[in-house]
Amino acid sequence: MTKLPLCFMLLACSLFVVTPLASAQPPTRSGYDVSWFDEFDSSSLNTSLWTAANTNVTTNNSLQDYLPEQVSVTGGNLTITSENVASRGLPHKSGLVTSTALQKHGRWDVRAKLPTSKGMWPAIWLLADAPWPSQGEIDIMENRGDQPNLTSSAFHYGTNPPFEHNFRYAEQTAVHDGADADYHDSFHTYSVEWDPNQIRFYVDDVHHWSLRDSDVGGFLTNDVGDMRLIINTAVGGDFLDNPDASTVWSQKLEVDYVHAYTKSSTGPILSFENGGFEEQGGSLAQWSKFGDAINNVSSGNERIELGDEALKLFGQFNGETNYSGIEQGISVKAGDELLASADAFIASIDSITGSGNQVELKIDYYSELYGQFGSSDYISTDSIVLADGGSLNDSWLNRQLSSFAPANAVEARLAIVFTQQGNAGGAVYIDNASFSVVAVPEPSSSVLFLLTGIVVGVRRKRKSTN
Ligand SMILES: [Ca+2]
Ligand SMILES: [Ca+2]
Repeated sequence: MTKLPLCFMLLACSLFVVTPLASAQPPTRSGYDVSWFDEFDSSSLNTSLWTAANTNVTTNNSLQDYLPEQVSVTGGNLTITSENVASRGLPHKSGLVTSTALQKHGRWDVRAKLPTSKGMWPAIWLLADAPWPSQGEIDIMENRGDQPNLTSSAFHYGTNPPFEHNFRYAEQTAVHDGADADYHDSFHTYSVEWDPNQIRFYVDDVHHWSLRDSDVGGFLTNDVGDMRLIINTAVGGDFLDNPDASTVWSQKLEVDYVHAYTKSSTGPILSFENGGFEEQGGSLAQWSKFGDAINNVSSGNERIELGDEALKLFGQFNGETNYSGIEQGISVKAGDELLASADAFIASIDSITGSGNQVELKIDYYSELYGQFGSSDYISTDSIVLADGGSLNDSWLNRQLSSFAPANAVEARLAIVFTQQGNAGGAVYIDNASFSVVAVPEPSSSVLFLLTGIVVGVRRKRKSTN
């Protein structure tokens, strides 16, 4: 979102009549404790949790006067309304809320439906109480009103004084059943997990980007501050085109809930989920996507082995050898035996036969949870080919990979990787993936008795030979 004069937002807070919150159950998430949450079940903004901005001081050349009257809570949602009505020297009215809670590290989930049409700039972000950008800014989600199918995430950092601004960002799209996800016409969940040394960004529980301390010169460990959550719709400004005659007024940013967590003392234990790609109505939830440059990593119903959904992979068509796919980690310890399995299907009408393209099933081991491939956290890889140019077409093919976790391993990450050679064509569908530590059966009492008997027998034998 970039900078905003927080002093104005805090000093100019509105006084709403607070009605008691409905007794919503706190959310739960494995490995995390709830720090605060708002289901927006009341009839007004809970001012113990939120401050509504009241300022016509703009940043980024945006065109809105932020007014508390543009923020409402009704029907289970927080609603920020943007209008084509001049106010205090600016052409539009809109709204912005800031959490009263300051927090460093944890997880935030925000389920929201974004405003549409040219000039709308909805944002869900975290900002430190410090001269911008000296303690950082985490943009969980930003969108442009004329781009319904694309959201972005960013990290802003630098010094002040002297003023220096740097940033990193990533864009994401998603395809399901051949159609682009539309972030304007339905609710989607935007999340961030902020650890001391990295920040992970999610849309609908699909991990699409990690920012690491090494990407920002150690800023995450050395400079970043406690942050407040901000939700707003800016109108126009440097990030996008200003509204014009095509813009439809008024517009609403609706937020169903905000869930904020701190990491529990034990932290998360990673477990494998959504191997059939059915979760969350058929998304890649729980998986990390990589190399999805042209929506070449998607879920859908074209070819299915089980359930309603499968994964579809093809290349990025950038003329070079490129890698695309998904990955998901589980917690392990050294010596664990792991078994990975997945089924692949190549349709003869869009085959990779003879092309040099292939899909591999890999297990990458790391000495740190969420470690980086190729860094000192990365230990080793085991892999098999799931499908290649010599594979049978028009049949589901099962492949299994057995592996043992090496010394120092804490995470084993299953990766399904499509390698495209040049612009070679063809797609591969994947379904029914599984990944787990093979259970070592506890010896039953009869087995124990038998073992004891053998040992005793061996000892007796030895004695008898003396
Ligand atoms: Ca709600
Ligand atoms: Ca399936």
